Amino acid sequence: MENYYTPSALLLPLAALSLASCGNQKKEETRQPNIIFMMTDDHTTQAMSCYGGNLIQTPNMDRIANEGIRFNNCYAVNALSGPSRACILTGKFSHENGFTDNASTFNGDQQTFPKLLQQAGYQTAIIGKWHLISEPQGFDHWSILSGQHEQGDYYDPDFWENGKHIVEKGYATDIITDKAIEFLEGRDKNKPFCMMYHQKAPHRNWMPAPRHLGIFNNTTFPEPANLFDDYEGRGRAAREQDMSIEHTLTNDWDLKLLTREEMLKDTTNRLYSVYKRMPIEVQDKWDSVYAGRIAEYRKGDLKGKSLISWKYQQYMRDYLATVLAVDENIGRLLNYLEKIGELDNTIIVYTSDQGFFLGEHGWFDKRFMYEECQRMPLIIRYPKAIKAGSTSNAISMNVDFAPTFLDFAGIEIPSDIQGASLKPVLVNEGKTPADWRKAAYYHYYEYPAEHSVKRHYGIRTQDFKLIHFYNDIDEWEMYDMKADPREMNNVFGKPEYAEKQKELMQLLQETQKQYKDTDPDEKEKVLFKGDRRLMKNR
Ligand SMILES: [Ca+2]
Repeated sequence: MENYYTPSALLLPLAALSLASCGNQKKEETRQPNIIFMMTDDHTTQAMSCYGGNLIQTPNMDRIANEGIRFNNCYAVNALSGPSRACILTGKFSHENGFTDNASTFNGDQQTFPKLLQQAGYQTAIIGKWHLISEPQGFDHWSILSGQHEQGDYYDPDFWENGKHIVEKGYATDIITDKAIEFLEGRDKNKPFCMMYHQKAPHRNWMPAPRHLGIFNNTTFPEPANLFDDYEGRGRAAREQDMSIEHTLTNDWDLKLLTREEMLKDTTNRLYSVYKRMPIEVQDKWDSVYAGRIAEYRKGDLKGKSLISWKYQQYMRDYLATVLAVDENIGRLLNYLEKIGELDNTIIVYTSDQGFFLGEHGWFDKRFMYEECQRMPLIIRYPKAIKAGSTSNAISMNVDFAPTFLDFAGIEIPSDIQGASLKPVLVNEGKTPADWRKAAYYHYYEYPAEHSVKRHYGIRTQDFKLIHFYNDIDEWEMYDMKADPREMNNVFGKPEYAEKQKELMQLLQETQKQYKDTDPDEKEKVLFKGDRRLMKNR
């Protein structure tokens, strides 16, 4: 409101004032909405109370959902950081935008939604995680995490800000919010804005804010029913991955089982590289919090399943503690918008670049087209178009975000954008329009690589999932999501599913044709850039 009812208007003669008010009213009605696109890294719906998760309370995220809409079936089309971000920016699948895996560099010369918004008069900014290697384009202001190959640091993080390298003091989640508020403070109030507010948290190695260190030390989190999955009933892909809590989670980097003295004896240790960034008083707190964990582990009586359970608890304690700061900072940002009178003029989206395994199938990490990581959180608040408390089962994908923003901004959606605007769903209380898509498409490329998740593509419909693993394997999987929501029982090839299988194979082909991924197995040999087994730190 303050944009349009400035104090100078009060000095105008009455007639002029009423004319001005009339014009202002019109301007208000036709004004393009602001957009705040909040995205975290590796946050998953199991760790959000508005999705019914039983691990943690997320009151500020819940506020967005309660005052807006929650999508139950939003899917990443390639569940990995860089690729997902490229899909979001372009509204196109990986094989079209060229960023197939985390060894890629984003071709920033291509069309993106921030560029289109900027051309249409929006003030654009990106703050926080970028992870696309090339310099951001289409932003009036950018300030991105630059340490650790753009993964960024939790403590005293490095930023690359409008072309300059700077180091900030403090905790990344808080700093990114400070920077977001600073941008909003200094913005041109005559223009709508689009701000991409991207947190590093809760990405590995899950380092909580100083105020949250040890906060869950006395909490025991419920274990997922398939924490001790033996992969019976699945194929090689599930068995041959390298992302298990049992084997892959490391004692130092992930579980933080090193004392200060041990780190100082081997300062090349990766944990030390992030520990040393903390101020001494935080290091002291860290030491006291993790001393108990280290002692417990070193008693040596944890074996087999009890060791897996124990590791799971430590993983949850750290991961969920980083989510606390994310939620608090979302609250700060919402309160700030309320204070400046822009809350209801702003489309507020909260999502994460993909979901994550929190012990399901015995795993952490992502990449697989299995539900916990393929599914993204998606909650949106915009009271001018969205009924409070609505939910949607419409099959949606991260390539839909770009056309949705363009649609709300009144910009024509370019025909080469592959996603669909979610506006018809949003303005219709979440109901799925009759002509809506039947399946989400997925294609993962990064193999051979860290975590050894085989290349695969497939579709997710309301009730089923069909997956083809390829490259050094040729295996199909199909899941009946209603009967088997945890994806424990591959029904591909089972006679009772023959009819459904035929239907899904047909739908997969049609979907690939529609999205121009018509020769996925072959094309990838050209697209993939080689063996990434040595690439760490994603
Ligand atoms: Ca991620």
